[in-house]
Amino acid sequence: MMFRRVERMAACVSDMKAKKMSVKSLITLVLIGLMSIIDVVVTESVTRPRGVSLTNEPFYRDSQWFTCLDGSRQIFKSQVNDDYCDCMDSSDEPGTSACPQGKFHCNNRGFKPKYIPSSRVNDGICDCCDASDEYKGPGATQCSNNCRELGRADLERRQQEIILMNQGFDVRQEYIKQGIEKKAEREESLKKLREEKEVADQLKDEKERLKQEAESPEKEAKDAHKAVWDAQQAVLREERDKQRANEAFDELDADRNGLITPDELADHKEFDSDGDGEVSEEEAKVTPEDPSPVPSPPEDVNEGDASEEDLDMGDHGDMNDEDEEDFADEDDEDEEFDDDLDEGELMEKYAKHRADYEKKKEVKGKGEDGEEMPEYDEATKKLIEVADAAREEFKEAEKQVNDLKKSIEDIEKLMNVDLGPQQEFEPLQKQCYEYTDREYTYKLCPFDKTSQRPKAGGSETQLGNWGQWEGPDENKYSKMKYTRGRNCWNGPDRSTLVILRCGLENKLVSASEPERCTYEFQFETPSLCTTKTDVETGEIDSHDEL
Ligand code: MAN
Repeated sequence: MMFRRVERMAACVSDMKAKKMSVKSLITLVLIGLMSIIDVVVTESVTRPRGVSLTNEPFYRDSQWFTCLDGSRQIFKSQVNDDYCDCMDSSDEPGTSACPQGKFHCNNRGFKPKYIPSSRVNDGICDCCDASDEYKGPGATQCSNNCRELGRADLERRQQEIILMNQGFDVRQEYIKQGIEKKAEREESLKKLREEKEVADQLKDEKERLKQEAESPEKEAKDAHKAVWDAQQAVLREERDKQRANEAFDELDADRNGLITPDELADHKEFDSDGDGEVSEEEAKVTPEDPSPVPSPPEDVNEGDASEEDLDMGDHGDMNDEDEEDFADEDDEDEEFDDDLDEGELMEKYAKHRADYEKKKEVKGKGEDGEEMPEYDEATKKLIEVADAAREEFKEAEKQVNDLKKSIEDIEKLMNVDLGPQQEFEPLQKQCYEYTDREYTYKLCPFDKTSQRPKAGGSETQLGNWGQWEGPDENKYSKMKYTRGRNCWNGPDRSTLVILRCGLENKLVSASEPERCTYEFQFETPSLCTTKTDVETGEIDSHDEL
């Protein structure tokens, strides 16, 4: 009988070889076969009590006595599997449900042996594929041995896995090729860009020197032009101030006698410096030579019969249309000049507005009388033209240097990433992969970041930025860590651990959050298919220890 089985196994092995099966499958089959042989040898020469594993069989070999496996007690051999629990560790009832903590061993020949709780023995439910747990009661007739079918299906599944792994291995070889090429390409580009930058740096220095050379005479000429303009403006300003003071004085000096009396000032509360509601004689001591407390009235007001309506600041005096547009917005913010204001308040407000206007006019480069500074003379214009051209050229040279610098930095950044000892992870760089569960779409952009986006809509939450490879020393490239993601409310910064395994395609296969704001992704990639099994010889013919 034993020989018949060995022959059958040999036939099966040669059949597998013919079908180009892998070494793992062969080993599995050989093991299954060997177990069958041993099983046969043991079952046929020694009686193994029901529910006992091959490993434990020697403890049940004595024909007279049995010692509980914990050594606590010795009983008659006949008490083993007598449906009464004698040992504290349940070891005397491996094949019945008598002991509450007992374990029943399914041999499951042709598939995987396993233990089940002995309470499942003869409960009418088939737990062991060889039906050994159901030998009494309804299960005994209902359960049948389907271990061989299961074994075959399992073998096929594993065969399929190996085929995929082999294909993945081929893709990986392609990745390595691409990665190495890309690395060389980047090194070459970097070299070129650095050389170009050196030239560009020199050009920029030269252009800067030329710019400075052109700007120096330009500045001199512009300064000289402005100095003349400033001097003219200073004279104009002085005249204007004098005129304003006189006009303001004239307006207060109602009887034109050259003196402003308290009566004339009584309505001008702005002179009530002590705030007692009266303008005293002392407070009213103002002469044309010392008109400081009197604000300058608007020019328009003095020209002809100015009424309060003329002071409506909707009209900006001598502003041209453009000026009015410029200041229109601010009018909205200004407190309106309403008719109830007395003249003093009106004057005060006008003076303030006027001062603001003058200030803005100054900013706009206009002079006292609203005129623009006169054009530069032809020689200065020429110098400006030359300097403008030099500035433009410098700007261009500077931009070129900055662009090159940026390109160099970008490549350096990419090259600083550890893409595996053979650059096999290179094709993953600059790619993103998504996985959607009930609530979120998770995204992995290898060597960049991980994120999460609610399916119901809403913004993306960063779950981490590329940190480092995090696998154990012997398999460093099996895990990636992404850290410093968006801070978790009342918790840590979000982070993601990505667990990688061999797969025919790059695929994010799952995402979970085992701890609040700590995420775990499972990612399949050919980059990790490091072994190839020779289908002809059944040997592993390539293995990359990462
Ligand atoms: C969001 C998501 C979740 C996370 C909570 C923490 O809802 O990022 O994954 O658990 O914030 O408050």
